[in-house]
Amino acid sequence: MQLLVATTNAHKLSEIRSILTGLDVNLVSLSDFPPVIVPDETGDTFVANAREKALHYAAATGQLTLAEDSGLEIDGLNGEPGVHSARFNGDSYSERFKAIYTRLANAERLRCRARFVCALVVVRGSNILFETRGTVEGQVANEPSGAAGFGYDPIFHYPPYGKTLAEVSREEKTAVSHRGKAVRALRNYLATNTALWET
Ligand code: ITT
Repeated sequence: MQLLVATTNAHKLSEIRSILTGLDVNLVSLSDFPPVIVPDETGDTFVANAREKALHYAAATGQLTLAEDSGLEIDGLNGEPGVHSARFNGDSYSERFKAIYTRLANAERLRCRARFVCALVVVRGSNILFETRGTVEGQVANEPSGAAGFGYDPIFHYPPYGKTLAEVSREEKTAVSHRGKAVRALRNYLATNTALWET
């Protein structure tokens, strides 16, 4: 039972691994295979991009493959950065945060609603075997805070914790996060659909 977690993002990989811990599955990553060209991600939805990545890496490696596409939707910015989260406004997250606050301050929309979204897809060959979507609702924080997590976590205020997702442990984050929800749905699916493993 081998599953390729196909992501170039080491933070995603470690969160996904931690949620799948204990499952009777041998998790492998892209570093276990010869280099694969990174797909373009041309879709305009998270699920379209997740499918594109999963099909691409499954074809390149021949493995049962999990891929996910995720990002932050900010209501006051009409859903931006959305599917462009990884490449939004500048090369560093501090530049991205600055751009977001400038635009939100202009519109007096600080503390506006936002959500992280994760679309997760599992593929064997050219067949999509499983798809799910996880979200977590929150607000844009008044200012960036915290050093844990990655990406936009420092500006994502999660009201039930009264903190950003960069101010909590990985376990606290994945207990409520978009990725935590999506990967736990996959975990349940893998645990109850053992036929998936028959080639
Ligand atoms: P792969 O495509 O190789 O998986 P990537 O980082 O390019 O890696 P995406 O295209 O799905 O992945 O972009 C996801 C971006 O969304 C990520 O780089 C962050 O900027 C943001 N993001 C997603 N999940 C996040 C999280 O849990 N915390 C903070 N930011 C997150």
